[in-house]
Amino acid sequence: MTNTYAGNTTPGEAAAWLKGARAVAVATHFKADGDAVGSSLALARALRHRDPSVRVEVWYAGVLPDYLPEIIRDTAWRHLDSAPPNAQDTPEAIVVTDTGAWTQLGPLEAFLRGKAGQTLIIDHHLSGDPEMADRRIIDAGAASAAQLVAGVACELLGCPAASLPEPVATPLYLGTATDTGWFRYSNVTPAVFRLAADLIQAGVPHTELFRVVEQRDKPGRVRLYGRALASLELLEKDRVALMNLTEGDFKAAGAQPGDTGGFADRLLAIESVLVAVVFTESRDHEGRSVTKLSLRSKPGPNAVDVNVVSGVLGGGGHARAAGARHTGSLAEARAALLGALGLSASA
Ligand SMILES: [Mn+2]
Repeated sequence: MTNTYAGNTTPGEAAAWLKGARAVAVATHFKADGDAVGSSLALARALRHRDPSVRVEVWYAGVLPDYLPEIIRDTAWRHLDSAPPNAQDTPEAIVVTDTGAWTQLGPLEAFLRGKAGQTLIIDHHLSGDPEMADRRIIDAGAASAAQLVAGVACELLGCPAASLPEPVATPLYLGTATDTGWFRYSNVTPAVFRLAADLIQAGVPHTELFRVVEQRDKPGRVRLYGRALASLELLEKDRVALMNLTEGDFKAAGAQPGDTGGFADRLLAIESVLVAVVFTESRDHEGRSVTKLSLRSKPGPNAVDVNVVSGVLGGGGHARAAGARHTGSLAEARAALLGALGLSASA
């Protein structure tokens, strides 16, 4: 990662460039979340809506949200894990949304190397690899990549957000709603609510969307949260909350690998807690322990910048939400985290 990760083009310029492409691939980070899905899908649909003869394909990699089929409907997409891009794929333009970091691309990385001239990044993260794309729309002040894609979609279709077609507006709302914790996080700005208002005016079925995305837990996920809660540890006068999960917990709960989403957020409900971390230990294909860390923090005068903390551990993200992957056991990852927080390992 470099520290010169910055934008260099406007939504209008990006739209004008995209209008010249007859075949477009829209990709995002592996393990797409709501914003990755929403931002990529909205852009793909805006391109097709403008000109149905343009070939547009959305590319995803890794584990995908289980609500994806209900959101993506008949939009053309491809799972790169089973169909990696190759020399037969000749998109004139490649758009990467919600990331600009080589490490986030999975099977797409090899294909994208050397294609900066035909690549556009639309991202709201603090860090990334600017050499990936000659054209970049990057604004870390945006709450979601979807918020930035909204500007491009409006330029492509020549209309304000409130007049976007519903199939474009709905994924934009999905991305913005999920990346703001449904309009609760510190990244919510007046622009976020103005966009959300416009998108609802455009016809987004927002209560239906909330049900499809947020009210679909399986019993195993709730049982897994129970096991995580049983491991809760509070340090530093209850300001630091830690929970951990092992492969055994997933088995006993009957839970799936993606079932930990939102667990760290929920610990911020504890009044005293400033930073919450969930450790998930698993084994790689060679049997070595790997521990995934998910970090969240509360805004305020004593806010912990978890982007910085996770950076010490080789990860990254945002100031209030970040992640890292530690090659080692839970105990080793815990010690590394406490070190990164400036606490002693015996805390
Ligand atoms: Mn995002």
